[in-house]
Amino acid sequence: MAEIKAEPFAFPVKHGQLALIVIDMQRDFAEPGGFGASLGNDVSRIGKIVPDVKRLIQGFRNAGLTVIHTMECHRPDLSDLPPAKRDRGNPRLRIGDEGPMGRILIAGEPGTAILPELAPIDGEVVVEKPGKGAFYATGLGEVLQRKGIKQLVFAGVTTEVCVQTTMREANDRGYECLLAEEATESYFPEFKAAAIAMIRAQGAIVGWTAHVDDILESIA
Ligand code: C5J
Repeated sequence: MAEIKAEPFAFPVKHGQLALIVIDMQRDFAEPGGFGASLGNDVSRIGKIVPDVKRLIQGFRNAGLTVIHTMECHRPDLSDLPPAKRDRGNPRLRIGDEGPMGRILIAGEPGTAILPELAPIDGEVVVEKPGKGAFYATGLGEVLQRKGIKQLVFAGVTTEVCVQTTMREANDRGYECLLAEEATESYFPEFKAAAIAMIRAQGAIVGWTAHVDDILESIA
């Protein structure tokens, strides 16, 4: 059986059961004027991982493996947006407000779209999710079951929010989870480092972490 060099120990690859899940690589998190910027974050950090996310996606496509994309977004009528999420804090623009890239985090708006360099291709599943975790209020679980997926490699943003939340949801559902270190980012470098450390601590209590080069070498 192929293995990916990983921490805290090698990740055993079950080829036909492995998929890549790319979390929320949306303009709203990566570009000025979007959701991430409205919360006061330096969004330039996010764009820097695009080349590594891109080559990971390409490696999975070349190997004939499933690639799934997620988007954090809400319905235009905000019926899936709890007031507790919309009203928290004091952002310059709240979810649903009109910004320079359209309404913040609303399905179908230009700013909510996945970055063009990482756009899904025909046949790839895109999961629209109203929460931080990709299993909450979505069909992701059924999609994975139908495809026979049991192992998930994670990329995307932000490491300690939507990526880690989804990894924890997946881990509790019995999936083996691996985080691609260079293909994930946070607005806070110390939070990324802490998330990586806590995921793989205690014998991979949430999952494994690995470098993109080592993942690509093992699936080629
Ligand atoms: C956040 C996400 N950070 N995709 N969303 O609000 O991590």
